[in-house]
Amino acid sequence: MRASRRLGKKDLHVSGAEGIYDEEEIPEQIRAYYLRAIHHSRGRPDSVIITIEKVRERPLKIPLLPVSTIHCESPKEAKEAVSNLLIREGISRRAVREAFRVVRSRQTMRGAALMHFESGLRFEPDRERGIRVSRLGIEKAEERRLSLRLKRDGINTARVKEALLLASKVASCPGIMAELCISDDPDYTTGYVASRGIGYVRITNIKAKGSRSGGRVFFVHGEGISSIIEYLERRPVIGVLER
Ligand code: WAQ
Ligand code: MG
Repeated sequence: MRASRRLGKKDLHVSGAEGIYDEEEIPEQIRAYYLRAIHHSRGRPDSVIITIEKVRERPLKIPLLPVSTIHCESPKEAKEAVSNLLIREGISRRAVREAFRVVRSRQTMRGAALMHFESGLRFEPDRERGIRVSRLGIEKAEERRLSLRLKRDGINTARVKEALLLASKVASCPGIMAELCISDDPDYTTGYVASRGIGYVRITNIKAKGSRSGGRVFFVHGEGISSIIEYLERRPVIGVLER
């Protein structure tokens, strides 16, 4: 689903979402995506596009990352925590600085930036759109187990589940070292840093309440960019919990 609003000549991104579903679920999912698009904290869209495609490949099973939370008091403290985690994962200070420039920009993208881990240079072919991770799902029974686990920490929401699934797909992609994410929704101030090594690390107060900025950055080694994009945008994956 992709919802946007026209402002002059520009299409402002309002919200987007994607999933893999059984055919019987499609009517209810279309309704859910539609309702979600029109009741969004970024405002009311004047265009909602829902695309349905048959998945022909057998989805790849990928492990869901383990979840943890770092409680920060302010965006300044959060930036410090994020920097420490990313530097520990081998990302340069310069790339971290560039990444914050992307996710704190008022010009939000629909997708993610692909950034070199050292130089901070960017590889995504379309800078306004970015790379859009798609074709990701979770089986019903598995989702129930995930819900139970998240409930223990009081974070069993659709938002957390979707972000965890997306981060797990990104982390499973060869050539990607780590991800930084901040929501572009003005009322949602928890973001995360993720990688196979550190898992899915939630960071509270990563931005000020009311801010419309946000975004995602995937840090890459710099080789095989076209296979990375193909994997993220096209390869069907299903998340599974580690036992
Ligand atoms: N692929 C690539 N980038 C995306 C995608 C996608 N499928 N969906 C969103 N983005 C980018 C885009 O630039 C958005 O502006 C930005 O990410 C934020 O998207 O554990 O809600 O959907 O408490 O607003 C994370 C923390 C919440 C959840 C993330 O992101 C938790 C969130 P949003
Ligand atoms: Mg959003």
